[in-house]
Amino acid sequence: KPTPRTHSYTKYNNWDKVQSWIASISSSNPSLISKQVIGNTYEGRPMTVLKLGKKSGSTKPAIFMDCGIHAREWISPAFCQWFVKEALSTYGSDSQMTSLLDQMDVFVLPVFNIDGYDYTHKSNRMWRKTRSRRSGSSCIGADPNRNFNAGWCTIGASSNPCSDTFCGYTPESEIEAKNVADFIRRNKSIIKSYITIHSYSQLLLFPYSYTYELAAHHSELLKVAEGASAALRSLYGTRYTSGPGATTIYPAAGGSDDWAYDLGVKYSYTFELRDTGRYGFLLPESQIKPTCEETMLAVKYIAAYVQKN
Ligand code: ING
Ligand code: ZN
Repeated sequence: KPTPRTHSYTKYNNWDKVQSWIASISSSNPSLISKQVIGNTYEGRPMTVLKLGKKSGSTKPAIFMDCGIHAREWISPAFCQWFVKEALSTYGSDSQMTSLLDQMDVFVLPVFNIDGYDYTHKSNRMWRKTRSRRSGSSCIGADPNRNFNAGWCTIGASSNPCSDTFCGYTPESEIEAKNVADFIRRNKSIIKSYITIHSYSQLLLFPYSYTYELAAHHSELLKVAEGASAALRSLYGTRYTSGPGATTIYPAAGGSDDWAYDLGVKYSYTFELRDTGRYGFLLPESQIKPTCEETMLAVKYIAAYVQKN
């Protein structure tokens, strides 16, 4: 029973709906999913990671994927929900998904910045940051994708708490970033790939964003990104550009992909999903299905590559 009857994968579900979905999808599929709370958000909501994979006697290598680092990028959590549904419904019929989940585990964090996501549904649709408060400033939140310890706050980030790209008071000052970083550090020996889903711009980025220096594995990261983009494009012709963050979008320090890469997670990628600006963050619900379908092909391409390497 892969899909709770009442859940819609072609709508932008609010946090309450995503939370009940997390509970029901995991309890309905105990042989392929387990869940674990990696900590709470600033406002006290549980951050639950779903582990997808066939149970095995030995420790399996893994991929970690998060969605919803930025509150207003609603297509991103929609993709994580879609990915989990597809993994469950195609396991046993799709040979690639079957072999992936037999040999590897995929950790999925459906919403990283839950407090911010909830705030975009209730108060301000264009909110980006977390919702943390500190005495000394009346401005709320920091940019979780500037809060990781990778060239922290040196470029493309602001030390002004009122800025949308505020890097935070220290690296991992945001509890959500710390919870994810702690989880990845704890599982560092098994996590081979880190994938983070953002929108918008149709890009497939990899390290570095905090420096113009090329990553040690630049050619391989580019080759895999180009393969994934070609797979994505094969479905509806959607064009993606691949490259290092610094030159492909803009230089920005403190990003999660750069941090994971420097920790030793080689296949570290940031997706910027549809579109290129016509709707931007307000991507219509009619585009959830095609966007998720094409993105599945790219994520599966990366996963298959990681699996054989
Ligand atoms: N874009 C990313 C951002 O955080 C990015 C781009 C990727 C920056 C990787 C740093 C590292 O600004 C969006 N749309 O959030
Ligand atoms: Zn983003």
